[in-house]
Amino acid sequence: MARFPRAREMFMALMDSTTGNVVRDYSIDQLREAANRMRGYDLVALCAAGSGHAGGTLSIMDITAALYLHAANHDPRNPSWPDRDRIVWSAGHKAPSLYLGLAFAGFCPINDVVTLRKLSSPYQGHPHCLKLPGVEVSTGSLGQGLSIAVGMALAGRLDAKSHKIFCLMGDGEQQEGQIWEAAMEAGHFHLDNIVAIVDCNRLQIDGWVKDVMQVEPLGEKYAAFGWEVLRIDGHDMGQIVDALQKARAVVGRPAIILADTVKGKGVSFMENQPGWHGKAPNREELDAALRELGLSDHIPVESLLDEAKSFQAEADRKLAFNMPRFSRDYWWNSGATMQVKMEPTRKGLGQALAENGDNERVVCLGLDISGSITISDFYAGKPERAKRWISLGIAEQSATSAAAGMAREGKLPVLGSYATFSAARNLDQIRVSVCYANLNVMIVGAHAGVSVGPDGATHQALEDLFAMQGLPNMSVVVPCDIVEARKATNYLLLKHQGPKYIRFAREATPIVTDETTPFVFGKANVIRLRGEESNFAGAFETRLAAGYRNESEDLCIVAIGPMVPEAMRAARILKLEYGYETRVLNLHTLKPIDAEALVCAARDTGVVITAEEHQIGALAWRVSSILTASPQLYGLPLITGAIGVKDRFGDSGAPWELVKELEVSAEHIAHKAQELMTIKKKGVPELHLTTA
Ligand SMILES: Cc1ncc(C[n+]2csc(CCOP(=O)(O)OP(=O)(O)O)c2C)c(N)n1
Repeated sequence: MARFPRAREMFMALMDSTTGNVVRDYSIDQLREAANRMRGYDLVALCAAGSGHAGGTLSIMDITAALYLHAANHDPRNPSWPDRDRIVWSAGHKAPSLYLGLAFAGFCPINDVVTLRKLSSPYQGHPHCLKLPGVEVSTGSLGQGLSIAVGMALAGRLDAKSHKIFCLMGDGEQQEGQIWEAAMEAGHFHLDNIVAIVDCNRLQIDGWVKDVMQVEPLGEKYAAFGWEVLRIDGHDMGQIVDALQKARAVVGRPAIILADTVKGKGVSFMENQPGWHGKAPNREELDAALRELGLSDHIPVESLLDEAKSFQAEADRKLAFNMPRFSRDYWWNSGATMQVKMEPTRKGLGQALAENGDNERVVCLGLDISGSITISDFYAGKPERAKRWISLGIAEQSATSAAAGMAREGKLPVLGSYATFSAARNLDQIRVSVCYANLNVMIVGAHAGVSVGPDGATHQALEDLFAMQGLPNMSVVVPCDIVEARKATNYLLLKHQGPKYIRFAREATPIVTDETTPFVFGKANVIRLRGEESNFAGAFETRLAAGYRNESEDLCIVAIGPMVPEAMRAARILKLEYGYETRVLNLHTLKPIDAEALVCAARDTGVVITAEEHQIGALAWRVSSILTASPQLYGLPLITGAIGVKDRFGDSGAPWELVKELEVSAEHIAHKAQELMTIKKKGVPELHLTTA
């Protein structure tokens, strides 16, 4: 029977910040052994999470062990010790390695890492410095860490400190232009308190780095910026320890260690496989991997998975407790009738690009997230289109201006990534290169909103629509399902002139439209519940708002994107619970907005609730500004409410958990509607204002 040591007994503090004494140091063999165990715990945590990045966490683990257990001067009992070395984890998706480095060093219990990516866990999908002591900075948007390190190094110099700033990056990440700005700054300022490390595993999401966008020769590039360059085998513990020591001793210039590694190192079926970039092992794969690592009897897998389950059970309990309650369960597909099919909306983009890809003007740009956002469907099985598929790597800002250049030459470029990278990181490029010149560039904001789930707040675009709709010349469409996404892409790509932004979620969401449902750019649809059906979508009638005749409904819900199906479900709750009739307005085109449909709905119902899977305001404030400025509504009573994210960041968690946690479900809409309907019927409760 294997005996499993308790985390805190086995690994102790490395330095005592009060005396400056080393409390524990590791031999090369012990570091190797620790790295191997960290690989095992990493895979258990990924398996328990059901998502995460196996490949890049395994490739960096030897360096992680050397850094956290040997090279860095830090005291786990005093994580904010001012003289500690800082470790900036720029490659945020490799977060589990960082967590295990911290845990093995004694900053947190090793077992707790198994709560990775679960709702409210300190072990977020990408590191968050406000949730876990020892995490220096919040990362996840690639390419920012080295600049943070430059800032820390400059601050350290101003304060006459001697600690070092280590910065861990990926080789694909080197495609981000910001890194080269930071590299120049560190060289210019002779920041010898920086030690950068690049995990050169030669792979990124879309394939080999050299094919996606060559970054080598990295050594010559950093050397040209004035850096001391060391190149090592990133799995040879002796070389790692030696390089960290040498880099630390460099005077007068920053140092960088280029570590040649193998993505998926240690697990034969993961090694050098691009498919394991963003994938977690299932239970069978976990067992096979642990056998290969020689850890089957050395890691308490069952009890770790049990810990993960009970953490999840507690999260479930809290979520259920906080949900608005009704006389029965109305959640998706919870009953025998009103069943709905779900598909990811993003697939509609891929379908439309595949359909229209023969048009020689269409050019699709790859930003290293091509398969999952479906933009690569453009050339799938069509080798003749391959020349119009241009990979620009992880370089959203440059790609945006490059797209502007193509559009200026008559092409119809399409570029996309996580919405927060394709419509926020590159905002000034969108503003000046694209919008100011009114160019035909299509920007795809994929994986937007909360439904990107366990990746956590860094990847959940909840602010993109503020900027996109605020830009002159920009058109904005937020389709409600896969079918509407296809129609919208078809329209925007070939028929629409000027800059355009299309936004959708990652998760499978209900299909509530079909081929016959109207889609007219700039014109809202009215959706009305007509009864109960076996098929949810079939229970509703949809018409163009312009052709709809007032049925004097009790209230109106104005929704965009994935909130349209939620609004429809809310309409059903309101009908069955309270007998209210609801007009749902699908405002798929947020800009130009269908003001007439909004004004009619407000005039006809007197109650308007907006529903957006975004920070409250992109829709709510836009709608409010139209309603309050419409002379047709002057003097008429109007009650409004807004459903959306309430000025907070998201969290890691399952997509549908986050819909509940961030209060953007049908239940939340219905609850708000009920509140407003009470006011409509009884009037505003008397306000008791106290004056000082
Ligand atoms: C700014 C930004 N763009 C895109 C992504 C999505 N993304 C996450 S990991 C990754 C590939 C990173 O490749 P690399 O740096 O080589 O890491 P590794 O292969 O070692 O995991 C991408 C594109 C991101 N996190 N940040």
